[in-house]
Amino acid sequence: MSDGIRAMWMRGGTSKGGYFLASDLPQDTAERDRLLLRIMGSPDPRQIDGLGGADPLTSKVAVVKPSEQEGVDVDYLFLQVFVDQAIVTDAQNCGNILAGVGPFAIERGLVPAQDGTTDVRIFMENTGQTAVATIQTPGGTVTYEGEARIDGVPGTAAPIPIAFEDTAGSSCGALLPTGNAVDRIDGVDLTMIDNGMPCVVMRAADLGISGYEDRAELEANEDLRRKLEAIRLKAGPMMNLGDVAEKSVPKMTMVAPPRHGGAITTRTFIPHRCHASIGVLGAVSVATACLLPEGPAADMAETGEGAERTLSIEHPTGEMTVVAKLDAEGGVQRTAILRTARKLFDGQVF
Ligand code: NQM
Repeated sequence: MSDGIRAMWMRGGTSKGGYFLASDLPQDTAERDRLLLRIMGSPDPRQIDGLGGADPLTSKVAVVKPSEQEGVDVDYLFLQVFVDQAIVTDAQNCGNILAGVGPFAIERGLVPAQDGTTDVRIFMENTGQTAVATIQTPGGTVTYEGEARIDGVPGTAAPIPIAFEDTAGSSCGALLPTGNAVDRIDGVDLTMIDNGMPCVVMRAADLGISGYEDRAELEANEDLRRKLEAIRLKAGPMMNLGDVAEKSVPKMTMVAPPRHGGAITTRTFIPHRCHASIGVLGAVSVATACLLPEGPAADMAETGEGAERTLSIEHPTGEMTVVAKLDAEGGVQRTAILRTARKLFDGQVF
């Protein structure tokens, strides 16, 4: 520890965290987790003795290594470092931190850069699926500067389009782990769905809110938080996730009709803090819920027509666009989103 550990800090989408080569971290999981808690400054609500930003969205880690699988460039393991508990969990994936994995892999020499753009095929170890990220590499060098804008991040940056395939049932074994588009827990109709991220989708009105409140107001609503956690603890085993008391899944998304011309409005607890926007794979899963034949999201969403749908998922700080390609039966086959990332520092962390 006194010698420091090589790390790169990056903003990935609307999240921020440490990016490490697997070979730079202890191989023993318990030792690795102790080190990461110390690097982030957890457990402590202020993370004052570490680099975490006192928010689950800025207390994240990517562990990257060259892949041994054919047709894959790198393996990416996502770790959520809890802020105020001594927990490091690999029980969820993160599509925002994923946005920084391609640039990191190129910068560390794991993937050769082309002149123009470089596709990086990334195996997401948490859920066993592959994503393809396209990185801007003019002259064979990663650039973070560009004109792409994503809600929740000021300014513009180089675009990083990311495509996903086969994300259905990533953690739950099936897109609809109970086999139903609608179930009922504690008197609330809900869709339990996993197209990359296990999510419980409910009508905001059924939880006693409008669905247009801001993050601070929802986090201050103790009654809402109690109801959501009670539902979540029951939903976990039904979604094949087991006891979720110490897990950061499933995410709890409340939906309302769109207000800004999008497909739907969302407010998501991840699961104990309200997301400032929405997770990438969370948005993909909610977009997929909108495209089901029925359910709290499907019943109110504006989903358009055709074999390729563009769904703007509204959230507290704007929207996230999910492009979904449908198969002949109307099921979601392939999705794509746009992210950006920025290198913040590269060096040694102690
Ligand atoms: O759903 C937050 C985030 C995420 C996860 C969370 C994510 C995703 O915004 O793919 O990106 O839901 O914990 O980074």
